[in-house]
Amino acid sequence: MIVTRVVVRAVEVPMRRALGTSAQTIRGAPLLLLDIETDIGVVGRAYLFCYHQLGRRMMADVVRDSAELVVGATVDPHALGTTLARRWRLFGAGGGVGMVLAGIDVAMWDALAQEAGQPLARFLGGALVQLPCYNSNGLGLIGAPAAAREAVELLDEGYTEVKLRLGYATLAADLEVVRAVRTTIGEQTGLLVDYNQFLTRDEGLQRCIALDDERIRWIEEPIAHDDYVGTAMISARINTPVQIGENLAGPHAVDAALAARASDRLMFDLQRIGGVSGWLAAERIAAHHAIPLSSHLFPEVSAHLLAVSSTRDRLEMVDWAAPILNEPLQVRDGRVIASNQPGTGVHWNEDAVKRFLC
Ligand code: SMN
Ligand code: MG
Repeated sequence: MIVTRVVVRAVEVPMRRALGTSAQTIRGAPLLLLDIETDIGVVGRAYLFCYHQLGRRMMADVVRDSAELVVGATVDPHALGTTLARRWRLFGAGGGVGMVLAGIDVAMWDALAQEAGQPLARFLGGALVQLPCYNSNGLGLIGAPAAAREAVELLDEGYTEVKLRLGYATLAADLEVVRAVRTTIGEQTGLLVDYNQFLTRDEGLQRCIALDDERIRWIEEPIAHDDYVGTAMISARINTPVQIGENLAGPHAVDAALAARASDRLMFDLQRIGGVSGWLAAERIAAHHAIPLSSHLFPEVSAHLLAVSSTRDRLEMVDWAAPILNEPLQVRDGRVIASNQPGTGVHWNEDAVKRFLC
């Protein structure tokens, strides 16, 4: 199967609920849609989440440049991944470049699984299993009353767990919001929190100790994501699991984080971990250390990859790409299952794509 064309399209998909994190507020999903066309008619697809409009413009250029090496090549994620990494070695194959290479990798795996007529999870030797997931839409830094209201709305969409963003000006304000949400959702409902790296080491320790009695199921990225020593210190001091991983760029970073005992859990982001290939390599490391593994964004493909991850924990459910997909994932009773279509199951709803092109 030979690549005949790479098509990249930019869309801005309005989000039903804005995501106000301690770092940035996101109101629309800045996506790039990749189509890798082949000589046998199979089209491999993937979307990239670009965080910023500027990121999207830069990443689109990286796709176009990389396409020069991809067109005419055999669909072979390993070989093409090596070629592309070499192309970008001097500039640096991390950051936005790494995300693009991951997207190309995902689209190629989609094409291979389609060629084999199997859903990706089966193609990788696994089964389509029900995965626990939490509603990660919304619940930004919106204050106690709005957060309590929104948490109920999010649970009513068919979930048993939600994730609340923290990083208010003071610990007291963080606690006020956590307690308001807890009072509203009850003791049995799962509550996860995410600081998006907002705190210094000292504040991180202080706030995480203060949150330790709030029955939170994990505290995510309390401090700088690559301060593994600091995160390890916090982890060792509290009973609540500490979660990091959405910023781990590939298996080496996973190795380094685990060597430092940085966290009790990991969550992989498909486009930072290196696509399907990067996930599979990194998953083996997490499994070796018996670390529960969750996903970050990209629920459609992550559902396949968690299904073949032996220490799988939870899937992060965001509906940001749902408006442009033919068959968005369906969540029932806090569980979700990957698409049973050949490939990843990502197919564009072309009418919607047209509306959101930019
Ligand atoms: C997040 C996701 C996407 C963009 C910004 C922040 C957040 C999460 O860290 O884990 O959902
Ligand atoms: Mg996070």
